[in-house]
Amino acid sequence: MGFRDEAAAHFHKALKLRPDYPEARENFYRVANWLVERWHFLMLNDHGRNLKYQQAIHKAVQNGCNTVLDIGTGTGILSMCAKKAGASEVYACELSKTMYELACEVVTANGMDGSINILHKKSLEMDVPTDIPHRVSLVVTETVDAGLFGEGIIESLIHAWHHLLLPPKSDESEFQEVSSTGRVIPAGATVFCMAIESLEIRRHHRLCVTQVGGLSMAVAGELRSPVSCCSEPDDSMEPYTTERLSRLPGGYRPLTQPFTALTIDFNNVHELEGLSSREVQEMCLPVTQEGQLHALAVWFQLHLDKENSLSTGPQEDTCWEQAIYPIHSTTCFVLKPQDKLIVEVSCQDAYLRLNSVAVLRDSYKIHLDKHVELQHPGKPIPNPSPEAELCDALASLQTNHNRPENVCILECSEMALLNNQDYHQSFCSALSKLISRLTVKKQNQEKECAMFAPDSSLFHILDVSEGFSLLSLIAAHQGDVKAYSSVKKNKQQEVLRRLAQSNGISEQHIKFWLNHTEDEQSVLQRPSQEKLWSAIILDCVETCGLIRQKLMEKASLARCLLEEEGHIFPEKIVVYGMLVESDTLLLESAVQGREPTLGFNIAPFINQFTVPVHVFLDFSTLECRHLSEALELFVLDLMDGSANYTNREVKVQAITAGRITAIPFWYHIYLDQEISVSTLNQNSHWKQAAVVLQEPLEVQAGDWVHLAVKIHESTISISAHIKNTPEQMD
Ligand code: 44T
Repeated sequence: MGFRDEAAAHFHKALKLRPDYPEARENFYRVANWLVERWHFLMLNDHGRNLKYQQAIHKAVQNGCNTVLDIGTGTGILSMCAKKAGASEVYACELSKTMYELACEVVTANGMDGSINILHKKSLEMDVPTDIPHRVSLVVTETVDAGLFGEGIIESLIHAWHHLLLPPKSDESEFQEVSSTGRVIPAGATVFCMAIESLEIRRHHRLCVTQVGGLSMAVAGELRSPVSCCSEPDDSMEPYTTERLSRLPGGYRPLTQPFTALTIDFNNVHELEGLSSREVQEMCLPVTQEGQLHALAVWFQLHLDKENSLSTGPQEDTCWEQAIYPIHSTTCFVLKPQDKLIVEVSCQDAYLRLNSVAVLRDSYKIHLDKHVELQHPGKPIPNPSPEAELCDALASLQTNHNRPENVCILECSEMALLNNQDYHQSFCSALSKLISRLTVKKQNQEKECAMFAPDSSLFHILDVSEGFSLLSLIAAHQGDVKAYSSVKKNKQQEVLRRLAQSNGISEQHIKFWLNHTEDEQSVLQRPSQEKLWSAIILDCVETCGLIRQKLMEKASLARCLLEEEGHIFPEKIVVYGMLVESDTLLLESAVQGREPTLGFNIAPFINQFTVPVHVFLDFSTLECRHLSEALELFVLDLMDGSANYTNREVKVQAITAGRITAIPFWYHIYLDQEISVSTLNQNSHWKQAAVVLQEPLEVQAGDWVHLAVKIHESTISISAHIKNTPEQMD
């Protein structure tokens, strides 16, 4: 219902009341990421970052900044640095309730509860003397996201300069006392941008195929992800997404040098205020490598003070991701060396906006949204080849006739799913096999009883996939099928209707199931009184890599609603896993090591929010050592309820010595006995999940590792132990 944090807080409370209640534990693990985001662990584990902030704060306090406000304190680490550096008054604010409570616990545990005053507030709601008695001489903050401005630092600092900070040091009076002037750590930032080619990014943001499972997509209209900085500001739109470029599956290719898109001085309130009224700046980026323009990548350098700075660049060894501004034009434009890419940089509603508008090639300006114009009208075209090239370039640009009503926004994972041809082809083949089999059966029956009822000549197929799915259309496209889609959103239903019509599927053969049923409980029903389903398509794995909740309940319900020889897609799911040593996964799961963080006791408190299963992982690019072969962990038989067990012991031999820190897992989804899709597939819209072991397990090559695998309410848990001595062997 959207009350995410409230729900998460209640699971947390339930678990505190009864730590041995498995349902509360599983629910809590599923939502803990909402209360305490995983990057807190990364940041606290980033010793370089911690040290630089500590040094900058220490220096500022030593130089006379005696009163400090920490905006967005998180675990309280920067406030404690300020106190330790000798600040006489330290205030902190934090808008998240969970983080605020955590900060209070941490500060108390470090004996500073009397000397750091923490408020559960957004800094914008603070005032003097209501919240703090007087203006402070130092604001410290790390309220920046991968795109720098996404956490609202500009607005927070403008407000702080007006209401919470002493006036800045003025240029004229060199001898102003530091304790009577205000300043900010970080002092400023430089934002960089670079054009890149990445198929992985492209397939998550726009349609890259013309055919999906035998359906022509020509009239689909414009389907694209909600990440776009050029469209009208709207709640569902984000200007950028984030990726760790160094871990992008398939890698990326830089097409230009990094260039400076923006510099900002956080100690200059006029500059902060002027940012949104700053004119749109046109940047000209020389193209250095040939490639398709898929995205602009953005990162920044955070200048803590004159000496210290942090970089979030793709080459750095840091915890930071980069901001990704995808390019939406449907067909790909190939940039060539000697081209110049023109990018408009602006700063509307406190977000950095980037818009790649045109390419300069020879003496032409090719606008990336449609027309070509001569840069120097009247100048003769030097030779015919640039013109030919221009025509090619033009042909590859889709002249976009899509009116806004033909634009349909899908989630990034839904876009990737649409672009996954293997997945749709597998369904197409499996459905066609089933229909042939049922047709033969029906013909035999008809011969036997010489009966013929017109509507019963159709097979009824129900697709209960979550979100946007073409599977019902693919089913209806088989002929003799009346398919029911669970797609709920009007725009998406329209797309399906358009596709049905253009692919020769009669309106009678595609229905929207949820238009008929009011409550979610009755999603799985009979198509009509006398009829049972020939097939039910269940969506069994979430994009994040976990099995969908209630999957087995849905399957057993579905089994009751199938006609004889009817089929559930998929019929079986096999869970695979592998033993790995991965420090990266540990760093994202908990604050590591027994050493206190910058001398403070923080880990035990934040580590209460550690979860045993890590989601949204790219196993193909995860930095890790494989300590075993891939092995089968579990089988879920959706066609046979009696075959399901919840506990299983599997043995696997270590192929090399190391520390088992995690067991990534993925699925082979069997549509029928022969046809399967793997969630590890290169073009998959699925990510992987991994069980992260709380205590790493040392193994030698040849050791037998026993895994106790448990599935409870669709949640997998795994524990590992070594059995080497003969009496321990089974
Ligand atoms: N994540 C970066 C963002 N806050 C970093 O509630 C890098 C993401 C990231 N409190 C992977 C890696 C990384 N007044 O607890 C939060 C937030 C709070 C405020 C009071 C305000 N005006 C604000 C604004 C934010 O500040 C804390 C930190 S904000 C973001 C930090 C590691 N994925």
